Amino acid sequence: RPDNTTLIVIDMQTDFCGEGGYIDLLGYDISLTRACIGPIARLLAHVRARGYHVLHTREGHRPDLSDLPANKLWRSRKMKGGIGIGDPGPRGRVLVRGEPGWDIIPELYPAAGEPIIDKPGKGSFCATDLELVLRTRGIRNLVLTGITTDVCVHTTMREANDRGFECLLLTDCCGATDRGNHDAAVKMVTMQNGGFGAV
Ligand code: C5J
Repeated sequence: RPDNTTLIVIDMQTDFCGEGGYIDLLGYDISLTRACIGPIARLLAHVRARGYHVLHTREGHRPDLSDLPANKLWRSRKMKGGIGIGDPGPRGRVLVRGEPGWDIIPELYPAAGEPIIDKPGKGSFCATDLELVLRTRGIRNLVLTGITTDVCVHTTMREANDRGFECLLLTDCCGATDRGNHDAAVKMVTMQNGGFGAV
């Protein structure tokens, strides 16, 4: 029902699907992560018109990188000559809060009143107030969309499932940097009669 169900739009940021953003600079084909923009836009119009809750998340770090754990930093900088988190790029410093590349793309920008959960990790529950926001609103069901299916969407779905929320992943409203990873992530949800929820 609209009162106990929220759409959650995960990390639809320029750094993950825009030209000159992090994923683009890493050499991935951003048409794969952009493919879900149209479906999410249509879904947003549908659920907003019916009064469902809508939440957005945004991955990023403080400008001084004090919330960027060493493991995430060194792994992101591992590629020789490559770009790492916090480095300057055409869309500003990669995944740094306040930079153009970090923000949500204009096509899917949150409407007034829709909460944005700023998160330093892949999962949306880690080091955020997402669970408090959901419980305060009486939300029991999450409809998960966004990018990337295999990383931030999956991590969030697993975190939510373990906290007792019913989860539904919409396959055409997600995308990954690799088609095989997207398909595998979707398939994993269906294991053990829906180990992480439903697809
Ligand atoms: C990644 C995400 N892939 N939103 N973030 O680092 O999936």
